[in-house]
Amino acid sequence: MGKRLLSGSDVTLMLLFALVSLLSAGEAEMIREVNGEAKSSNSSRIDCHPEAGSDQAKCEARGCIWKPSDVPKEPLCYYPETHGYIISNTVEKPSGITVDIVRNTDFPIQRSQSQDINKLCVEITYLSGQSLRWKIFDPANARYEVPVPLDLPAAPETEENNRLYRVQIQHKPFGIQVIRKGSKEIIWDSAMPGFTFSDQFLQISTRLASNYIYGIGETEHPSYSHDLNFHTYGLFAKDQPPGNKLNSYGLHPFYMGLEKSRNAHGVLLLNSNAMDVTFLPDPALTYRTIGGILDFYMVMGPSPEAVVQQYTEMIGRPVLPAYWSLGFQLCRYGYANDTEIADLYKDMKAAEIPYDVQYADIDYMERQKDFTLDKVNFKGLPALVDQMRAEGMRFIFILDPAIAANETEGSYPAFDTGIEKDVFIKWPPELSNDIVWGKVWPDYPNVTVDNSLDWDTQIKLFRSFVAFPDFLKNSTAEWWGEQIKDFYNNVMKFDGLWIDMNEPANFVHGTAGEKCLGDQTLENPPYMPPLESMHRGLNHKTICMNSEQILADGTRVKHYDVHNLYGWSHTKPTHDALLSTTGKRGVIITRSTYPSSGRWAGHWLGDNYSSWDQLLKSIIGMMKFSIFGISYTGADICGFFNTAEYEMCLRWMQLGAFYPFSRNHNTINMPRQDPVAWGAEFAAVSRDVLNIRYTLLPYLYTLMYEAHAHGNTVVRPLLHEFVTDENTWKIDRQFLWGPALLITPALDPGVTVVRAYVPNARWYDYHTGEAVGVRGQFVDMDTPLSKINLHVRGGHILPWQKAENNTHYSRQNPLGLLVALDDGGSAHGSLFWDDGEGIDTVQNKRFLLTTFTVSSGVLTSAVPTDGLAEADRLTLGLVKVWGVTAPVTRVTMSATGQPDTDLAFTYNAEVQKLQFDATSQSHSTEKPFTITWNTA
Ligand code: MIG
Repeated sequence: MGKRLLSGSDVTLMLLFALVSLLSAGEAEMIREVNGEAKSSNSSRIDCHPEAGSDQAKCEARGCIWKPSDVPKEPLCYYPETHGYIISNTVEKPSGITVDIVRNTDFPIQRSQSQDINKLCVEITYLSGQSLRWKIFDPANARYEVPVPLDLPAAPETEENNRLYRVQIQHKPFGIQVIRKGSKEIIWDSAMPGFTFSDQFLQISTRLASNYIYGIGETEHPSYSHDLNFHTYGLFAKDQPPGNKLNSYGLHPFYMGLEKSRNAHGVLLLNSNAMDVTFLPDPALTYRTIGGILDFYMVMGPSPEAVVQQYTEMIGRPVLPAYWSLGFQLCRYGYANDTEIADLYKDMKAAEIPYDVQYADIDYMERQKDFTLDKVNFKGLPALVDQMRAEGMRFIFILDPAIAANETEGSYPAFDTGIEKDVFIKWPPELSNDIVWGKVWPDYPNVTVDNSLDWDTQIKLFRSFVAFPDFLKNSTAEWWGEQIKDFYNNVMKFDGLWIDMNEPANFVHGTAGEKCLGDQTLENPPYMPPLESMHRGLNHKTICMNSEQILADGTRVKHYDVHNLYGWSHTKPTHDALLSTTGKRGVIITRSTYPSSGRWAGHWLGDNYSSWDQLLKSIIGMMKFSIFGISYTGADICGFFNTAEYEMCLRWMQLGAFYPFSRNHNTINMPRQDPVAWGAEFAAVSRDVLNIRYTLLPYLYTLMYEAHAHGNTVVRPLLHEFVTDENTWKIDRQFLWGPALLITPALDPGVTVVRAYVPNARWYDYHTGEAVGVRGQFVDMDTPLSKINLHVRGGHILPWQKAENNTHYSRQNPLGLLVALDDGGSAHGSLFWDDGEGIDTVQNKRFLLTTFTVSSGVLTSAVPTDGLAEADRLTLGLVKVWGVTAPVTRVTMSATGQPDTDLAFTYNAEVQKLQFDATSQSHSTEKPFTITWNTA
């Protein structure tokens, strides 16, 4: 039918199209029945009065229906079936469909302060065979659109047969349906009442293809798979520690949905305003946003991994961090002086606990001012940094965006040059030429803070003013880069940067002046999403929404629209400055993120509590950031706030050893919680588990490369590997590293056994090399205090190296291989290796990619990319083969230009383990080799 449509005139097209639309309503019903969920399309109630204080009169004034319900939590006030917009014109082209729609004026305007726009344009574009976009906007007046660039295909996919989907338009109410051709499932269906498009309230709902939805952030919830029983999440970047259903540091309006056919798709709403998302049991979801336009992007997978690959192809692939950043890291807020850090380093070395990175938090600064050094307490820090770096360690410093403004003694170059270059956020010029002053750190110079006063009074009396750089401006990025470079050259060396408080956080609400200037509907919009402290306005703990920011092209925008991009805009300039200053790629971690932040930085999950429930929450958080395209993530190990407890911290060290970003960090005035703070037993457990991490770093690094090059996930939910097994759809107490390492931490106090899932494959116990007897089942795994359960999947080869105190040394060890055979005696794997910190090594092919294959007792390697400098080469070392069923009689190795040689080996018949060491051959891994084992 699509083919015929394309050749007709526009008029014929429209007639045919109307027919298609009529037919498709019936087809939609049929599909739902086929899938065993007969449902009339109006059974689900969309809340017509999400604001508090709904009653019958208010409801009916909106033209909505007020009716009690037997269903708990179902809204009492809901939209009638035909509420919304109606099609006035449709034009179908090979590249997509354009639809003009008009508001159904049978229904009154919903919010008098935000008048509905009567005529809208809908542009549907077939971006590629696997992706499409639908953009709904006001054709008469340009509105704010998100300035984050996406990488979209150069030309749309105009050949219908090449598309995995087709699109149907519903007339009344207007709605878009996206159908996966292969399974005939409707995976997006916005033909639901309640569609609204006004200046400060935009709402759209869709039915979902199944009850399994993942993503939408940054917000905390109890399980990775969303509970669809009427839960609403307010989303707005805020200096708000993770708490159940609270909006937190970043914004990610992206979800991945599973379909009954076990396919997966992903949907991004490219909108950066404050918003909320409600999940409904239909299953359905409603988006409400308070500005911008509705600009949706869908990727069709069909596998969960393909969804993330396609999504990151659009928003940008995750950064490849320096190798050393995969090492263990220590930090705390409140180190008293450099001696405390030096002692910690000494104790860690003495305890032989692997560790690569030491941090200094805002304590190192003079009165918490960026780019300064406290010359009293941290006088010795630059020398300590040099000494530690000489021993292969690395240093990361924190930077906050806000710049202190009231320095009386001498100049403060960061502020002075910022003023010269006009980098700070100001009011719109119609209202004032002044900077929008806030307060964060520091205190005024030469004051004594009266700590008996409450926090807000202390801030008012003792804190100096700060200005917030507008990182959307090009000149700001330049200025920021210069500050970073000067700090490196004149104060201290560093290897990475940690950017905090970039929501942006402010300790006064809106402004240090009396109140926010200008339009108050920006501070307290007609519809307020359910946000933390929503009654105190959007500027609570941040700057005024009416502050003005300037895009790179000079366009003036309101902070109201770009608030959620503040951290995003802070990230690339910091990344670029790090690279140009150090000449290495290092690593950046940032607190506030938006889609595409992963191109430049990783993310820690923020100020968590030292409590048991945070262990599970950290797994959920990491899995979410995995699908948001940010692979370098982890939570503060042992928790940030309050006092950690021994057993919890120990279990957290075991779990945290498998965070891609593995850092123990806590807040000021807390007891120490680092691995050498708890005695010998704790240190030993930490050493053991970090030794495992370090042993597997070549595998982890290869996964980071796969993420960077192809968009695969590193921390991988089980459902990404075993999507045909519905048992995996809800699992969040276990996770994978890539396809092959299953991590099953203990997450509860006092346990010695964990109930865990063994997905349907052959698995080996990492600690013993023994094959697991069951598959596709829940089992009890022993987990004494000293042990975290780890399993290696048959069919995979993991590259490894012997652990050392830090990666500078471990990187020099020979390359080991862990071969875990599948049921048929086969396995495959790969190694990505570069110098560990060069800029653009992937782009410039300055790396080694080796693939390994085992089949019928023969291990062969191949080298698709051989671009490694000689100094970075690795020799082949110890090879462990698990699952060798018959006794081995001989092992021989051959490589081009070398005579075949016998390798000494051991074979353990009981556990079916074969082991041989190629170290004596001095075989460099960029040259292919073959190793054969003969069995009796
Ligand atoms: O409100 O720099 O999330 O990791 O230690 C405190 C001090 C500001 C918040 C960060 C935290 C960091 C702390 N910062």
